[in-house]
Amino acid sequence: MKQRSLNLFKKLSLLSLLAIGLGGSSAIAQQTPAIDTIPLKYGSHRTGNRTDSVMQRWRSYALGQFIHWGVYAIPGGHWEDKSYNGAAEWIRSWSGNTAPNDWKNTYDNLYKQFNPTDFNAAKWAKQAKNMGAKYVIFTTKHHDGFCMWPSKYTDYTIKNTPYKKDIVKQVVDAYNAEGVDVYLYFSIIDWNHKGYRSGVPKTPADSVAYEDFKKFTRNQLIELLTKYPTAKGLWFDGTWDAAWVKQSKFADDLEKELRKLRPGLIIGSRFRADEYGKRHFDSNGKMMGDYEQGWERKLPASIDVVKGRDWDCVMTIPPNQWGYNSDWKSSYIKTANDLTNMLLHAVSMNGNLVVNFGPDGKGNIRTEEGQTAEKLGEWVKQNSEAIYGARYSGLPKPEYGYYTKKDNKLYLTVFNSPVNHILRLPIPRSYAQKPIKAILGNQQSLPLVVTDMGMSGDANLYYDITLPEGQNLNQPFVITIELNQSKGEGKSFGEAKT
Ligand code: FHN
Repeated sequence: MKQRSLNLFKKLSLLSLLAIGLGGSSAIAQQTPAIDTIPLKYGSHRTGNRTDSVMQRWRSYALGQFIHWGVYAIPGGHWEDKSYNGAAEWIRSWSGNTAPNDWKNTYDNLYKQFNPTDFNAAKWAKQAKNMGAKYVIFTTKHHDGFCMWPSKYTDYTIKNTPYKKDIVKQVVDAYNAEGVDVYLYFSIIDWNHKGYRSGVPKTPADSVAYEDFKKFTRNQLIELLTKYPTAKGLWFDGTWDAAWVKQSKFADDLEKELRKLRPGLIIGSRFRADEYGKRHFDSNGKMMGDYEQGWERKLPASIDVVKGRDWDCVMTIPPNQWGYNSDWKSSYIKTANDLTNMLLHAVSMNGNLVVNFGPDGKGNIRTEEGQTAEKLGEWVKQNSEAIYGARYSGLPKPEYGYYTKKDNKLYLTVFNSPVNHILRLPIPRSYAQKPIKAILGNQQSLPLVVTDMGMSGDANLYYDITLPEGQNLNQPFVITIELNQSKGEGKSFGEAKT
């Protein structure tokens, strides 16, 4: 029986691969077929992607903003004359002889200085909107356990800082006012809670403490959803600890409870593990969550990898700094063009790109980040058609950049232009639609000719698009290719018999 299931599974997988190869306009790799070989209580409870309107909206975002902000913004990766050699938001875990004396104690008292008098949620929200972000993921609590909202379950919150005011509320209200959806980042790791354990509790006392931590976690999550009813989802992090991975029943029950409390709530694949400790994908290979949440600072090499699943990629501007780090001189900082490239990469494979910002301890988004956001936004605004609501084209990735597609329009975003200024696009003969017109920018029509390469057994037709003299190649640009329905192009002429 098991062997038969496996064979069927193989056949289904082959069919889905063929579907990609055939490349019809709507063909995408299919999700793992619904064959559960391992009985699971706490695995995935769903097959395929969600189809409701909240998730459809998520799918159309294309671009998001991530904000990592907390007490760690005060040291900004440095203390006294010492530099922490890790991600700035992890600075509390600084130890060894490079760390300042009594560092943890110093850090745990930093909240007493947290007074971001420059914080202006409306300004941030406008900046995000101008960048083209349709959603924001905001750190309500990172691994240090500091709460940016006045949680009634701990004293380690914004309420007990000189600033006092609820930051999460200001973010939610301001972003919502700009029409930007809000997702609440929440770390399961909490270095401030006495009951928190990273390893599986070994002693009865540890177990009691950890049970208390679980209650606390549940309370805080319910509190967040209750206090901020417009938040569309929870973005979980710090769920890799052995102690949490063991909590399959608790986490599954909690997820169900949260979803019941907020119908439509979006939760990614990072929240819980199944009873065998499998995270993101259960022991039957099915995704546990509404979208794949493992694309951190990386992008899938091809559409086949994501197998038709929803996914987002969260990306830092410096190499691996999420919270504010005052030193940006020592590393490569991604440019607006780098991020545009990643955005098109994501959208061309049906994913969203979320760009991270790390405001400083006073509440300012650093100038460099602001400038990058502005440049990215200008480009996105001019080329919005190629991005929002556009999806995977069903075509192989072009060597010049990326295709995205909406109805009868294929968008080619060019990042690499050929030296002869002729973009030659191999379109499989089997592709259901054919290019009939090429337009640069809003209206400049470009010459489009079909070229017979005379290659024996060639599965492609070649469409040559000539770029105008003087085309600015320092910036990516979009060519809109209008498509019509195929009349069923035959084989190439003079096919050799081999
Ligand atoms: O440890 C965190 C890190 O600080 C940051 O918050 C990122 C964002 O996705 N998540 C964790 C690492 O995976």
